[in-house]
Amino acid sequence: VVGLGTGSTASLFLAHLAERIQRKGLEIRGVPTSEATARLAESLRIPLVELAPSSAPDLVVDGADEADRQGRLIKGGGGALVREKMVAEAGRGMAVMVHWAKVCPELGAFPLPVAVLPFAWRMIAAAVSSMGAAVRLRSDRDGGPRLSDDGLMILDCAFGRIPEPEALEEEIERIPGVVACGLFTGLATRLLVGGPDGDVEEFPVPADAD
Ligand code: A5P
Repeated sequence: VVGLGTGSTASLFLAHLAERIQRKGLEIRGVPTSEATARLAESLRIPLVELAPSSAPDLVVDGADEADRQGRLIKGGGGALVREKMVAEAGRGMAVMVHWAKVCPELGAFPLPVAVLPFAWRMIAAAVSSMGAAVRLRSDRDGGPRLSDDGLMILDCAFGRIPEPEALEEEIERIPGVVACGLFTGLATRLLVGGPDGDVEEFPVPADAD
């Protein structure tokens, strides 16, 4: 069972996976992390299965918006962070593939996505602002809020720098009405970094990253 991430990088992985499933007759089932990924997997004839204890992914493969050298991540640029986090937490390992420009010494240049219950968004925006972030409600082209697959609003929270990702993740996820924040700490077990020439280097992720 493979957890199927969301985004342009994960989509490339899906295409390769589909090709291998067909060529080698592999018995692989995918747990999709978004409706878009589910649709793509179906079009590629990757068999899907719902997230359940009996279908916990052996490996999750996903992209990220930012990664540090310890394998800590910011995710959710595509708005799928809640399902991505649930699938990653259920999985036995998580391989993250990123372009080299997304690897940074410290997280925070990418505004941190936070998925929230619409009812509570103003309260949560105020709470996260008081932690030092500039907070924006993610909107559609028509100006209305962009909702996630689960009907949640996304707050993009620009911290600039996040010196203690684990502590911030815990603090934000304690706010009532927050479903998940885009900090993923202690989840990535492999970090695969694509270089400018198309070469791929694996950066070692410390086992005690969390
Ligand atoms: C989706 O919600 C995100 O977490 C993506 O995994 C992340 O935004 C990376 O996407 P790209 O591979 O398209 O850059």
